Amino acid sequence: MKRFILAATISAAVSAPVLAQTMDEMWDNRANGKEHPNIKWFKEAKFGMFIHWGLYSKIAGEWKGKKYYGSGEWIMSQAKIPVKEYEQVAASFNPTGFNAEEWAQLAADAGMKYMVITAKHHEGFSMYDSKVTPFDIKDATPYGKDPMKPLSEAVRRRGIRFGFYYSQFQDWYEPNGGKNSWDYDESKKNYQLYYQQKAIPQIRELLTQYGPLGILWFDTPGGMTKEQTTLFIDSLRQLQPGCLFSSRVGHGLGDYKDLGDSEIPPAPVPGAWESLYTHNDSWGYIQHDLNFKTPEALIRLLAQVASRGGNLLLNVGPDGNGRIPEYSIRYLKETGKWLKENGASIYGTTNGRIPDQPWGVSTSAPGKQFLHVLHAPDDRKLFVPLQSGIGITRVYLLKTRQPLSYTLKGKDLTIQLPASLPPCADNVVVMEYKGEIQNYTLSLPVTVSSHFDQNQLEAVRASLKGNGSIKSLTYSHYYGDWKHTTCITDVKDSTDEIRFNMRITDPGDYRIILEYSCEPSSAKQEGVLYFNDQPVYFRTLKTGSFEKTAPLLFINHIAGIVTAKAGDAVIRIRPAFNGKELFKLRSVIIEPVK
Ligand code: JFZ
Repeated sequence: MKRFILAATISAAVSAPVLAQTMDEMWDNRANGKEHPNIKWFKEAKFGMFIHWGLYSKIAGEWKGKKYYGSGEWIMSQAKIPVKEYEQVAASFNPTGFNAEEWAQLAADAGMKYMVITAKHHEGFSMYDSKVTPFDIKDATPYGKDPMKPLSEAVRRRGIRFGFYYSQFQDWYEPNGGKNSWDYDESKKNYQLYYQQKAIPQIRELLTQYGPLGILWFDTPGGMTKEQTTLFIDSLRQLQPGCLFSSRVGHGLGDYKDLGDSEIPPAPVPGAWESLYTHNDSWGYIQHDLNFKTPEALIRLLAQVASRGGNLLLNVGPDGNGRIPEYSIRYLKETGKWLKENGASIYGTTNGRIPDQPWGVSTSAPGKQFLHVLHAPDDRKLFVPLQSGIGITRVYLLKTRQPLSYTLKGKDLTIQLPASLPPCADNVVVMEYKGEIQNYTLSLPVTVSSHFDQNQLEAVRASLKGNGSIKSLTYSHYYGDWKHTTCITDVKDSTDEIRFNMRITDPGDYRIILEYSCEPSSAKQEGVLYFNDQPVYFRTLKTGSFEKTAPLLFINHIAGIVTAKAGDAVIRIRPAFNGKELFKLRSVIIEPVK
């Protein structure tokens, strides 16, 4: 059975780090190791719209005069709002501003190829006309209509796939639904009854009354066992065999992998998968959350996710009147304009074959590498280290097709970018070639160049000896606004070693900066960084404790300046003495001394 690997823990390996399999991250495809027959559209789509819309959108992050922060769709849980009070919100829910054509057109203008909208979130309220419960938008609100029918039709008319999110376990309205411990006694719940009486009948409604669905996006399975989940999805699959089920259904099942909220894998991941991101910091609408990602951030996020081979599912959170926030409208349209000119470097591509460079990332198409120039070198010479002897046939700017001059010395390609290259979130250069470029290994040297303000040696590029491991750390700021970052952890003995191989393209002085988080108990421990054989001593500085419900703070600790020749170089980092974990190292930053 084909198993896909998500780098949650990359084990300590003497030589090159390998993307290690860990039981909780292994994920096998439901169709006995073969991909779902209908997975092709998903792998080519690359960009989708997530929509979280419910009664929480009307509450908008404020309850009885108190503002709440983090995930707005969780306000009933955060504020422990009794069902008897919460259900009153339905009596005034009248989203007359909802316009299916406008929502569908925004997704089309943004260049999104699929849409997933919440049919029922944890609050237990059904945003479609359900015959299973009267607690739905048709029967319980003055709006009195089903928005999902016109929305699904408007979306499909634009050639965009339509799907539903459904919370199949958490349901804070129902006595036997998951996770409402403030109204109901959890020990007396009968989840099987909930599945039989609400979840399964409702999912059957969604699979039979809204036309062909691209995706059924399940949330976490809660009390369901793997056997129950298997029966659950096998029975539902009969209704729409072409519909893809997300891996959030749990137990390693599902037809494609969903990463954690706001998570990009640090390296390419095989198979079909998606990263999911909020546009601000909340899935559901919060009136006072204005932290929207700019068009530049969205374009770069899309390029980075695509460079790992996955899709970006980006969320919008309409308000209680059915209006999508203005910043989401404007910024998604800007993203769509970039895609109109550069979409070939995203849609239908697979992961890049050039490891991350100081200038950016790459994506692939047959005989092509798309070089996403997020940061232009100050000498306009784009250095592209190749691993295999290939024949370059053409190099040009994707947007204008302007040919670019280049030189190929051995396996080193240098492309001359035009001096007039316009500033842009992502200028895409196309390198056409004959021959094969294999997937890269993480142990390849990291390029360090004096033509960028910074060169980042990411944790995932390190080789480890001894106790160290490379881990994805999860934390949040407020509540449910999960964030992930990959660090090297557990390095504590003087025999433990972190090693980065580098390729320095220009001689000169460089400043070495350690980007790490350091527990109070780990502070004031000495470490030594060898730049080739030059020792650079440091003593760790306290940043704070790592807690899942608090920001994980990092420091850019300047270790010192070294003088480098051009060519291969190595950084090795060790604790000076045996002790506690030295730090959680996110990256080593190398800055040219100008
Ligand atoms: C769930 C919901 O609780 C949340 O409100 C939102 O709908 C989000 C998209 O999905 O939150 C999760 C569920 C699972 C993980 C992270 C957040 N996970 O497995 O990492």
